[in-house]
Amino acid sequence: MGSMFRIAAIPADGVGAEVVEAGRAVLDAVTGPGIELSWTEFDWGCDYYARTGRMMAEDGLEQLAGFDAIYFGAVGWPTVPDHVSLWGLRLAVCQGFDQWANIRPVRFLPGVTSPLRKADDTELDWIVVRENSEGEYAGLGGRNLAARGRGSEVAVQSSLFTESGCERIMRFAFDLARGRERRRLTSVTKSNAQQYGMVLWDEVFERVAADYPDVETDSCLVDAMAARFVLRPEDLSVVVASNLHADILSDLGSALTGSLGTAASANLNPERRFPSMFEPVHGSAPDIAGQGVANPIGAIGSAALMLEHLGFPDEAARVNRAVETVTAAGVLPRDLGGTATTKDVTSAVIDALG
Ligand code: GGG
Repeated sequence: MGSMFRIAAIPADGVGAEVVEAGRAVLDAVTGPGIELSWTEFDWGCDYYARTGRMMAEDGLEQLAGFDAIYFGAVGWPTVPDHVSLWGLRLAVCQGFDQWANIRPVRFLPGVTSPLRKADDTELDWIVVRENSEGEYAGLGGRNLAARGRGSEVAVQSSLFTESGCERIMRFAFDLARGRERRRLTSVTKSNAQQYGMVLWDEVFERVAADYPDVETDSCLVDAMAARFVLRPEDLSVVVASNLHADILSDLGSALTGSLGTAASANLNPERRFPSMFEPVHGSAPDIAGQGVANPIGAIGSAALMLEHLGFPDEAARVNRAVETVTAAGVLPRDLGGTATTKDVTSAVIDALG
């Protein structure tokens, strides 16, 4: 008897529907009688908001709680303010299910060049670990709306860094670094300028590092790290950073690999008390939505991360190898300089699964 997993699909907005369809097709092709995925699709997102005034059902988290994983597309559409759509759906799920670790591999694919990188970059790969529950995304602050329209309004947006939140993401990142060929963890802050939360981060990093003498460490300010990603990424292996810094750095990393469209991610609740969520890093791309030209590689890579999480590393590796075969053969979507449609790339990946 095989294993059965209940997966919630939330395509949400824009190209989300196209890339989730692509990822599901690859997952259905790579799984078989031994691993059965039972899908339930949710129509939440900005269209749902237009109908109901909410980005997801009021009892959305309860509806999702019994699933083994969530496969997500992208959130955001010009009809809804971005902070409303993001907090109403993606962040509601991440925070509601305590998905405190977000991993975002930076992966160079054969056959894909970027103006900033060299031909032999497929030797490079590193993982950005994003603290996904607090920091700059704690949602703390306010505005004195009484002053609105008078030119004197004030807004405060606070970051929250807790010792326990810092420690758990660092231990997670150290464990990840320990399992890699290059055992190195680089911590990123802006602790020279942000003298409270980020100094606490640095202190916790130093304390936790003492428990991992086999992992090399270094610390880097986020501005210097942005330059290092571009100019000298060779010695990176795992990079741990706060919610905002890691979000920005992982976008930069994926742009270096050719396009944001190739970047995969996993929002994990490592304790497995709640379902984890897998999604491409890219957003809903309203400029190309519905045209069938979205790059599905980030969504397919996220499907591979989901397989790994469910306990199927061999199937995940098959998916990643198939993507490499396809890009090496020059079957590239528009954002990577090719002419292949979303469906062309997806079919080619399925064929390459072997
Ligand atoms: N699939 C990822 C996605 O939809 N991202 C939308 C977005 O704006 N995210 C901002 C963030 O996660 O910080």
